[in-house]
Amino acid sequence: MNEIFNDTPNETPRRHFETIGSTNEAARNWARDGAPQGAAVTAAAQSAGRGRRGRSWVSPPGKGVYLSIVWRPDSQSTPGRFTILAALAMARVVQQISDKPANFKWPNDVLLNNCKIGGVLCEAEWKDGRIDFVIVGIGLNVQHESNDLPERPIFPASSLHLESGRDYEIEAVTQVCLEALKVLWDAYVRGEWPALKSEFEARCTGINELVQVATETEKYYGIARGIDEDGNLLIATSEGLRCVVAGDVSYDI
Ligand code: BT5
Repeated sequence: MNEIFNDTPNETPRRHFETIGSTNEAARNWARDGAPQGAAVTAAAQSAGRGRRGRSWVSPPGKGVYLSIVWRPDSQSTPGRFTILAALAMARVVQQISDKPANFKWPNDVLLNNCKIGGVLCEAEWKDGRIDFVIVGIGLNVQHESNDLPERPIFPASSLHLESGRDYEIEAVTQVCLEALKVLWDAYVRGEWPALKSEFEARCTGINELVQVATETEKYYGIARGIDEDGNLLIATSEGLRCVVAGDVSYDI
């Protein structure tokens, strides 16, 4: 089995796989078996990497960071916050290692030079009416060349390497990601959510612009006004203010 366990005392446990279906799936199974706060699953490649709403995440071997982490929040927390926190962590990583500022497209796209270089997939599991744990899945394109990436008409897919012209070592970037996620989690636990939410909002594309919202059941237009307490997107429509909990937002209208 191509699995490496790191159970060094005092270090957050991590399981690494050469190839796995989805790190989110492995982390969820581990969390059900009692994985502690911050436990991490990484892989060099995913054969069934997933995005939101049944979409897939292209995960070629040795090119990107494919990482899922177990967070065990308190009962006050709502799942939407963790997508924002994880995206923010990724933006800080991008800034730190490329010296370029990253932006976001609500809720989970990490953009560099208006290209999608990363995505977050948070999946919460509930027990007795409260969140038991959240799996925070991170995909960050690091060394991809153009032919490693899927076609995307708007916010095209790209990588840190393509956008910065630099070369990166995947394990080193993974370590920076793990540290950034820990820093964000610690700040969240200290009660800094309002400041973190504002940091995300300030770098979120489309705020105060006309956008189209597509949910599972409907499509509508409005002006994106900001992010609410729970990490949802607020849209001013002709019928009043609406709150998007889950959906896709587009600006090409
Ligand atoms: C996401 O979904 O952006 C969430 C991606 C999360 C991936 C991580 S990898 C580790 C962990 N384990 C998993 O199984 N998943 C997580 P969404 O917003 O639905 O975007 C998906 C869309 O992005 C696809 O339909 C493609 O258009 C595009 N896409 C797929 N792979 C991409 C890539 N590597 N880079 C940029 N865009 C990609």
